[in-house]
Amino acid sequence: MTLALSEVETALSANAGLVDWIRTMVKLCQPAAIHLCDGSEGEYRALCQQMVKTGTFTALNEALHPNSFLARSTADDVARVEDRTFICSKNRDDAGPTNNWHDPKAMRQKMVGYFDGCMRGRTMYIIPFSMGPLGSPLSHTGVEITDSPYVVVNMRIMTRMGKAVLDQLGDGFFVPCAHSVGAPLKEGEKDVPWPCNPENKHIVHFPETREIWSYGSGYGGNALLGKKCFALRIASVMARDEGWLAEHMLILGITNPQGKKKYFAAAFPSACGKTNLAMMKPKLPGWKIEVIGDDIAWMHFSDDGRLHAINSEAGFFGVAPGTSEETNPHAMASMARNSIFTNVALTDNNDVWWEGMKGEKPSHLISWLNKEWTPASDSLAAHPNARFTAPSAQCPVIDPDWENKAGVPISAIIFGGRRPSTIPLIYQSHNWQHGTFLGTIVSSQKTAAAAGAIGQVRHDPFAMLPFCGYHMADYFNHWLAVGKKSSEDKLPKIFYVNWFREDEKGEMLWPGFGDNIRVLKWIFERTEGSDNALDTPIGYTPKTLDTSGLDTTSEQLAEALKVDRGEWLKEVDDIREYYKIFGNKIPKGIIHELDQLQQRLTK
Ligand code: SAT
Ligand code: MN
Repeated sequence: MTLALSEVETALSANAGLVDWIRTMVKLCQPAAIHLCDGSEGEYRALCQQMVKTGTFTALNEALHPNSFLARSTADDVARVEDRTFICSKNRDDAGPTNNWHDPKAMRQKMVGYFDGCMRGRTMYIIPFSMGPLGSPLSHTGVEITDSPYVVVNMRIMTRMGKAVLDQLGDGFFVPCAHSVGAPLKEGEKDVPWPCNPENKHIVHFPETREIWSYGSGYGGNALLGKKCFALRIASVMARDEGWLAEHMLILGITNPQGKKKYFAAAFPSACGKTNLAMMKPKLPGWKIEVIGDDIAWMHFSDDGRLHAINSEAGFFGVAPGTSEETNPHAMASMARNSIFTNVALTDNNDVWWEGMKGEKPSHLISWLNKEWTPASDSLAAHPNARFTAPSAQCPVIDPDWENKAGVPISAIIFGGRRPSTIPLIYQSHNWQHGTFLGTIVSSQKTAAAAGAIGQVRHDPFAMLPFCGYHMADYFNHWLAVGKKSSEDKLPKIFYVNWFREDEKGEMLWPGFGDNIRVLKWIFERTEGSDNALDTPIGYTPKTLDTSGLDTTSEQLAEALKVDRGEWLKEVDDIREYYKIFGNKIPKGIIHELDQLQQRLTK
């Protein structure tokens, strides 16, 4: 609905703080019009049609991808911008050594300067949204203002948004999220398909006042402010203050052949197959995997002393390249209709294509850069970070409890990384403190397939390095504190996996994908008290894994599960070196775990 400011104020009048904020931002941004989003299907369709007219969207073939669209960004607005992302806590030390800190007063002044007149010639969309199921006590509300209709339609898939959220909010607390593409239009100037600001991007968080200001980018995590900015950076600070956990984790339901069901949460650095694991098609008969979420878990203790998790999102914003009927048929089905594709290639019959999709390369495409493309072209047809935005509800294996307002009880937490050596396929921690230590040592290694220095280990504690809104060592401490709120028998058991171990020829030792169910089965049984475990210096590994119907030889399996003391002692040195960046803030309990590990390895 396009409304006059006074009408917007009336519509928002239940929340005086919201009226104030909108009034201030309208005055500052000077939009040509204001649109209060109701979240309806009609509004969504009208905005999509409007974007087809302006060239932002290309409508896809109705028969192949009904009600779906392709968007191409500019070549310089394709991913999150970590060096332009700021945590503006009052004290520099609260942001810690792994975040970009900026003085909040100075940054606020800067942002007010950027936002001054930034929406001239454009419409300001007001998006009330809920992170988490509407009406859940675990959910939180945000209101995003943006001058990007692309953001509005993506937010409609990724969150619950519109009038129902506003009704629910009443005069309650909301996180104000200000977004602008930073490209005001002059009188009579024609818009471009993907407006953004090539010179100046700023993704800014004020953790103490729970505010987000994002300027200059229209893409993904820079612009859909409910996702990484709110649900992780701001929410991690809220969680610290309120005693819960906001984590970069998938949530899946796993049912054994006897019909017993459990829920696991898992954190992996990027390019480790989080979405694939979340919706895996298991290769063991009788086992079932259902997905609650593929990116973000908010976990609170229930009265029973167990951690319960909700997915704060309502859609998948997944990487398209590499996703196929073989690697993730359930993701393919999720995006079969009502979906948005960003920076993939367009086929001659108006469908989408990307590297790793399947079969032969098409003989002709329009690339993500809007250029003619043939298999002879020496460039990629789709950008490596091309994305699909698809509603969770469309996933064929969406869990029946995915919108349960109380969340689902978590039995296991799994960390993992991509490491060609050292780290076994699976091991289990001794207890919560040891498990927290495993979270701190999450790391991934570049292999020959990825750009950058081969072999270099990149530490990414809890897969939260770019997403923790405060000092990472304080965050480790918060995990330890959370563990003290319940008892070991009620806390989730904590595991570490590595699907990517290689033999000396560089061949993968483990098939991965649907066969990872064999590892999940062991985890399931361990949470049931199974004693199928070896007590190694690093934790428990399986005595046996279910390899029925698998080609993997027992030597390969032994190699995949091996704990090599020499390699691990080097690992301990590397971890100790890494911890230095946190100085003396690193919790004693974590250092204790590292010392104990070293002792067990040298015994
Ligand atoms: O761009 S997002 O942050 O939403 C996705 C990602 O980079 O993980
Ligand atoms: Mn993510």
